Amino acid sequence: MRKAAGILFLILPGLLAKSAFCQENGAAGSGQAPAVTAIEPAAVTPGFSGLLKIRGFKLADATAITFTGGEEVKAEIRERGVAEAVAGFELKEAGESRLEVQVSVSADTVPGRRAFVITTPAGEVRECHLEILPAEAAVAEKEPNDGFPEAQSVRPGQTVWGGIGKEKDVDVYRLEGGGKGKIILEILGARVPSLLDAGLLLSDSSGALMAMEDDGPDTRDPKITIPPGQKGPLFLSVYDVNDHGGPWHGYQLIIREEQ
Ligand SMILES: [Ca+2]
Ligand SMILES: [Ca+2]
Repeated sequence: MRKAAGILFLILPGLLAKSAFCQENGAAGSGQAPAVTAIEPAAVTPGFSGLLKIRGFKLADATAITFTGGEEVKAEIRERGVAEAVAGFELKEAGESRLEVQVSVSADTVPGRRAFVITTPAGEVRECHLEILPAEAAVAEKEPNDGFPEAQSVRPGQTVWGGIGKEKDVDVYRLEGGGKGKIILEILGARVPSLLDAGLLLSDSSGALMAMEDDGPDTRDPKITIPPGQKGPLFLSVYDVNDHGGPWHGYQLIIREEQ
């Protein structure tokens, strides 16, 4: 949702119970209970070993992060503390604290969503997920991709994971048209969660606008459907509707064809 200048999210103190859920940021943002507002990267693949950065409320004293479902994902807190300011956000929206977690995903794990729980002295954060994408379908966003000439080619069946890395950044993707089925382009950003409030623009090869979406019915993540047989190439632009960007603005772009 595009914000009117100076108008912040409606915040209702005391609305959240002591145990908060991991959810779209803004909904989590009372600061009364521990909560997660952003996870970076927005997805990983089997065999991933590296840092998962988590931002939110009351995470600076977290004592543990535990993935459910056995030994396939190992996680250990490496750093915790105060989170840096984010341009365009107040800390009561973006979260004042952060965690850095060393995560190792076994190479033979079955892709899918893995739930994790963060334990803090102020309560638990539940229902957070790390998305493990199948390696053959996962595509990392590649900069520069800010215009049609540099657009990154993608196709149905793929999921791109990337981020709006700076203010006014735009990520442009190129699709060949002509599918037998409709092609659905869906952002998973705010729902990762991430600070991104994504917008999508779909243009034809002449640059003419075909579709524009900001939010879904109950999410800030947009979705566009391309009718069957649409002539290509088509260009999809992903951006933040408030022109924000930075290291906490990750997303997945899911591209699928349906008959
Ligand atoms: Ca870009
Ligand atoms: Ca949006």
